[in-house]
Amino acid sequence: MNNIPYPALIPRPLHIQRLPGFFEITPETRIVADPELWDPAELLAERLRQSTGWPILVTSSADDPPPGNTIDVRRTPASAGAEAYSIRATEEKALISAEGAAGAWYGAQTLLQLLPPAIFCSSPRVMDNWRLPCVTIEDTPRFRWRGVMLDSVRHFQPVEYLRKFIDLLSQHKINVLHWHLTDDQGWRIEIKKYPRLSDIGGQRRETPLGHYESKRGGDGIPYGGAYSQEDIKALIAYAARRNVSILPEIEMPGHARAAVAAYPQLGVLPEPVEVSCEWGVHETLFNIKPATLDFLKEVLEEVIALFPFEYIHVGGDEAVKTQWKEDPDTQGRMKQMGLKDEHELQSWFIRQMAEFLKSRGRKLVGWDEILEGGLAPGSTVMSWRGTAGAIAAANLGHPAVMCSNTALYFDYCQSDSPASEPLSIGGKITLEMVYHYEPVPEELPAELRGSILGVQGQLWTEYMPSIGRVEYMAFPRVAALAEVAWSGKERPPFSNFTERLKTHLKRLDCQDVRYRAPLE
Ligand code: TNX
Repeated sequence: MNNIPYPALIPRPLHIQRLPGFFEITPETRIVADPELWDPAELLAERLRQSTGWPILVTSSADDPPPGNTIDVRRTPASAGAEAYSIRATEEKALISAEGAAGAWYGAQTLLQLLPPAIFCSSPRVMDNWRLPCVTIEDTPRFRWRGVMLDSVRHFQPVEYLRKFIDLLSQHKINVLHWHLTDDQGWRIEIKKYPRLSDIGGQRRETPLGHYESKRGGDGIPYGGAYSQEDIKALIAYAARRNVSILPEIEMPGHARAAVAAYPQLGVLPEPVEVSCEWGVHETLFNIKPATLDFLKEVLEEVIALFPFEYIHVGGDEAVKTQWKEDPDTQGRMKQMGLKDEHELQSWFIRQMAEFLKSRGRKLVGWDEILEGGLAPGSTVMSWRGTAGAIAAANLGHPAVMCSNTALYFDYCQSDSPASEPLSIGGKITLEMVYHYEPVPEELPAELRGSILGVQGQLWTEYMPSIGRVEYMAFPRVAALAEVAWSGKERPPFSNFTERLKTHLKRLDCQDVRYRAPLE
């Protein structure tokens, strides 16, 4: 009965039991779906059609049962949560049940992983059989926030690629794509009211060569790009069908150089600046004039109209305060408002945005610097500098997402020998370190643990000029992240994961993912 290897599922499900026999997909196999689950059923059928070359029709559960074997996609109203699902596969029938589309989508993803890896190929393969082991699976995620951040500023990925990236994330049961859209080196989202943001702010004169510490200058090649609102709308819809929410990030008050280059009146200093052609932390800040805050709210208004996710990210990180400190106008207004220092001023700034977002029914997310000078009501903290930010947020009754730069920065080098790796920012975060990461800080008292919404991996792209490089840095670390984010706290030894990973990498091969092959 166990003559096939233990199903190589990533992330591992909560409960799985192997039953005797196999369920075989044939040219006659039908998918029978409840009307509410039509979308995930149809997406499952599309994937099966591509690799098997068979018609795989989807029919409604209201119709007469079709002849032959079926994959049923059924609603079970009282399930363990919106993302939970169960699978029961016998020799006659495979049944995916879930409360709604999200759970059914994940059930379909697991079902695909029970099949041979070639099921992920985009053109028909000839196989002796397309069969999956009979099993029962009960599954539900550990965390509700399972994110990956992609920086589309330092380097820009075409929107067609983002669809593939979303496919890959959703196969790993990742449900948030945090999209870093503005920074010193570019503004990548079309804002209708302020077209210069992407027209001027979306272009830079050149891109740095080599590591930023090497100070080798630039490549002399103009670089740019921005996503149109039409592209963004289509991408959001594409992601939503795959249970991925897109979190847009509009940086403020720092990382503002591209915006200030486009509209100099937003800056603190009178001298014009250009879109930055260097990596690293910059000093350009937005000024605190009412007109600038209004400008940013108008930008957010368009962002809100585009993105349906309940959260909006306003950055808040690495805002060096020198310009505010040295500017008499800023200092005058700060005193007038009774603010003690520039940290309180940043906190005031972010609070204006939090109130605005709240008035539009949205929640603010910021990097952990938004704690400095007082946290805005209703905000969520992304804890990137270790766990301190998350603990402080939780103690103040705020939610946090763990983004730690000791385990979840996928721009860091993946081995001990940077010389044998492509150029990266440095540091070291191996696959094993990601796998062993525990998101809930030990110091957190039991009653505050619920504040940890989940985890997120970061892909800052200074050193990822191509999508091949993005994939090399992302995979297979995203597979380990998926296991941390979705599967239970008690995890099997790393060797169990790497064993499953061997099969999983074949799935990625079928999709031409240029991952970093783990060394034996
Ligand atoms: C810090 S982490 C940044 C980014 C850089 C990254 C490089 C954070 C909130 N800001 O601007 O790209 O380091 O690792």
